[in-house]
Amino acid sequence: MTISDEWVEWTRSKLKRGTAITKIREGLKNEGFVEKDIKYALKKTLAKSAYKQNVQSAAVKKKRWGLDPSTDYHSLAHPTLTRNADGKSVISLGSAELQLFVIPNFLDVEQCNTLIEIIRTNAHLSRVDGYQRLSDIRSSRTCSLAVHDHPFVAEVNHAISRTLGLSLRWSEVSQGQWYEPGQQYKPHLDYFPPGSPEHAQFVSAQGQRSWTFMVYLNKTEHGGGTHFTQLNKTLIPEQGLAVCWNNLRESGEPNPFSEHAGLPVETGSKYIITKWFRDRGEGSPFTQ
Ligand SMILES: O=C(O)CCC(=O)C(=O)O
Repeated sequence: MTISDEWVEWTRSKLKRGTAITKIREGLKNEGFVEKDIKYALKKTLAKSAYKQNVQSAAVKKKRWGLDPSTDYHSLAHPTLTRNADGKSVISLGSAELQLFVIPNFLDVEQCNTLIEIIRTNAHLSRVDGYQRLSDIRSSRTCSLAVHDHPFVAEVNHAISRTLGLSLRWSEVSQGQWYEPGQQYKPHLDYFPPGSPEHAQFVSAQGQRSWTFMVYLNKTEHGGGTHFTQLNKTLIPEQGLAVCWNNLRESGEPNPFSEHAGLPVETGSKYIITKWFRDRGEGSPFTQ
């Protein structure tokens, strides 16, 4: 597809009215234009220096936030799941601050019970920061759900990947968590804060964390909700309910509104699985 003068004019009029460049890009993309056409229209309409400044400032920001220069963060913020939020199977609870979705009955009772068994058999005390150190931030038991140990987990991983629309090759090994009364995961961010030792250690290997996909495997008797501290929103565990949020903004900037906590379990047990996606991986990040 080659962009016509009419669409170049459309771009010019949007710019004149002060529409953000990301919005203009989105509009053109929705019309079916590819990156080459979009760049052409922007180059034609932005004054040369402004175009350069725009491109440069995006690159400078990516560097400051420790982002991958080749990743398209805008597309990464809009995988299949975000486009399928129909209010029934996928429900958006998000706002301008955070992309947040829930999917009731994402896993059935049998799948949840099988995963609980796997977690109970394999769990050990939780560590944070890539399992390097024990921490009082997280007092649950953890288990890594490596697929070669549990072929059933491969099915679940594929269901997560298909539903979210992001490739497993852009994700970490899934983890299971088991909380007993009094155990919790205190407020934290899933992304590696730019400038932190974790950022230096993990981002160079597999990139920054983007989406978190978590599933409650049981209905906790009392306590154990997931609390989004900056939104003052608490989700209550329901068996099979999936919760999914983007830890990055559309620009790729780590989003502090994603801070959350696993509240202390009061009675009963709580089991969850979590898969974290990254901003770098092999092949295309998208499944479709
Ligand atoms: O247990 C929860 O509800 C939250 C778990 C969590 O914060 C995490 O795995 O990053």
